Amino acid sequence: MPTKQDGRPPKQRVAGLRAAIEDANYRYYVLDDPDISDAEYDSLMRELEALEDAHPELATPDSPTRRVGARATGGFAEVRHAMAMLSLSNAFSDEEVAGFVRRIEQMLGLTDPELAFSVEPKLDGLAISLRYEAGAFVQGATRGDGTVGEDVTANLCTIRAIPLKLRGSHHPKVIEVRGEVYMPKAAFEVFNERARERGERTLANPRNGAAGSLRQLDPGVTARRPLAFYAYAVGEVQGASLPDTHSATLAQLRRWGLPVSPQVEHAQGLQGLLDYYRRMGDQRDSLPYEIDGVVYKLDRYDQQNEMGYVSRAPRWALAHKFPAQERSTVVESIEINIGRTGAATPFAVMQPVQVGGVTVTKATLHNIDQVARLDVRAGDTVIVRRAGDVIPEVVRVNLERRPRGAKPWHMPSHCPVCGSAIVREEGESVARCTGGLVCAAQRKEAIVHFASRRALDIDGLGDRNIEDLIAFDCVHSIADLYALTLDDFLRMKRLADERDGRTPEVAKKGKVATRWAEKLVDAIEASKDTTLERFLYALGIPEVGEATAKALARHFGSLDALMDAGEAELTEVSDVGPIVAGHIAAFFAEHRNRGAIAALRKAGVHWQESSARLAAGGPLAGQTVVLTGTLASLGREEAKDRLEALGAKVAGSVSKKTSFVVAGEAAGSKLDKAQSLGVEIWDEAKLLALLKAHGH
Ligand code: 9MJ
Repeated sequence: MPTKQDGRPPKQRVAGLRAAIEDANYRYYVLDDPDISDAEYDSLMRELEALEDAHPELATPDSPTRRVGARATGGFAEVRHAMAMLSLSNAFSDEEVAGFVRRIEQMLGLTDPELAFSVEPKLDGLAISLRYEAGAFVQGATRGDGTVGEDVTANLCTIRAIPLKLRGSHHPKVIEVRGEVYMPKAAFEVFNERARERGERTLANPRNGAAGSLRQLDPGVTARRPLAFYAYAVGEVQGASLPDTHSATLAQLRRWGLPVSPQVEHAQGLQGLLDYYRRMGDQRDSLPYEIDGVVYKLDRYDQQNEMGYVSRAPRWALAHKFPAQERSTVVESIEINIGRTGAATPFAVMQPVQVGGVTVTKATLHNIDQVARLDVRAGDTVIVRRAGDVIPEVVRVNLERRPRGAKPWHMPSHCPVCGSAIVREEGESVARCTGGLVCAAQRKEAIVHFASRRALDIDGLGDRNIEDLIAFDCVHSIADLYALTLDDFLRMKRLADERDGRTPEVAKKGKVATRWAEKLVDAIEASKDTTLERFLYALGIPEVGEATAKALARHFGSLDALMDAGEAELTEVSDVGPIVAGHIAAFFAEHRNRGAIAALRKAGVHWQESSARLAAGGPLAGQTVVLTGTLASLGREEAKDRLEALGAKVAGSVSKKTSFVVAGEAAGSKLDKAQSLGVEIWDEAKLLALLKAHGH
């Protein structure tokens, strides 16, 4: 692998990086044998991006950097497939499979054990066709109606499993590779977990995840979806002849760098097919991707050609589907679960039912909108689905069996864990418990965040220690941290060692353990001296990151002023929109959070309040200021914040009431108006001098 230090000319370095990145993709997606870490991969990618930025003449359409997503389009163009994309006939029973094999035997005049099949998992994603010309990916399309699909080339380019250039040599002049775009189960779970944390829409299942992602008009969105691809057929081929069996063709595709499912096998005769079906059924839940059955294909192309087609489906292939993993049961109640970040997720508690070999008693209802969409109520008979490892979900309600008097469900107004209010901000799909500082469901995350480096920065108090402090009942709330003594830490350490079967360090090396505990006690003590912006950030109010905490601290100057501000006043702060203002107001409206803050202050956590909330008594109180033109050293919003912190009102237009205008570069009509009205005009230097004089 080339390293950053090599002093080769950029052109060679770019080529080396591209080869290394495509090689990493190949090893990951095709060979399933990665040899570099994600971090190394990212580092190669960043270096390539930087080089292409610095040397635009070296950028090429097939560079791996192009996978991040081109510009959004207004719609998808139509693509006529050179060869129709086929559908498959389905079978649901062994008898139907036997009929399939018998027909082939009769038409070919052969007997069963002689028939060789390629047997494949039936992927549950979205079928697509990839066109390669002279080894380069030129166009990708969805199946559509089989004859005409949609051009989703830009979206497909973002999928790393799809090679932009074929590997090896002797590529056909043209080859269309068919296969399935899918979302691996683990990636689906991670994607949804993140979406839930951020209050964004979750994907209903991996299949919808794949299909919905490919139909995004903005390839940037597709690029953020964790999609993968397996090839399972070819369409048009020009300028080369392929091997004479389907399985040898798949092997060739693999050598060209196209991923093929490792579960593809050979099978002989009916018994071979049914054995494969059973084995895949058993493995289904542990496979990393979703399948809804298996596919049997006659392996020899000459035999396929002899069999031909009925309507759009080949007579030489069959999809043998697994029975649906859906069952009917009755909802006993609808409850909510409070996640680590306070998100309230409704779920149905149901009479136990076997789905896909597992007893299910709970099924997620995702969020309030989903409950409303399904209109699910306690007492309802519902269909539950379990798809692989995915959490069981309620698919639909059988309205005919709804008992009389079943009442629509409403999100509870208070958290079942801590009793704080549950609030849903307008425009968000997630409702949250507002007891961020006091809710046991959120306790660990709240303390980890509070102690983190950019918050109160309690050195050494990491995830593990906090988990143990909670497990051994040493802390119930954040303020409890400040009451911890040396002995508490030593006791916690001893208990944790015992639990984990370690020789207690306290006994073994008493001094080491004591020093560790002393350091922690010192770090906690040192954290008491902080700043308002760090403290605000440390509170973990949803959507309040460092930048917002800083803007709030600057705008309000003191915590009390902020706590008393209404939503309207909050939105005056740059960086704070209605949703964030709603979160802040809800957080401080919860008296338990106020109690936790009071306890922290009582424990000695303090900060310098910026010469107080200056708005009322500040040096610019009562003055109206207008900003115009570009200020060289300050952003417009920042200048506004700082002026407001000194008590000024910052207005958008000049009038007789304007106290003074601050004019930057290229000031226009506002400056002219100020001059004509005789309003005082300041330059940037004067503004900076004033801010400096007041510590802003
Ligand atoms: C899926 N969905 O996994 C085919 N498929 O072949 C496999 N689909 C197919 N093959 C010809 N493995 C048409 C469709």
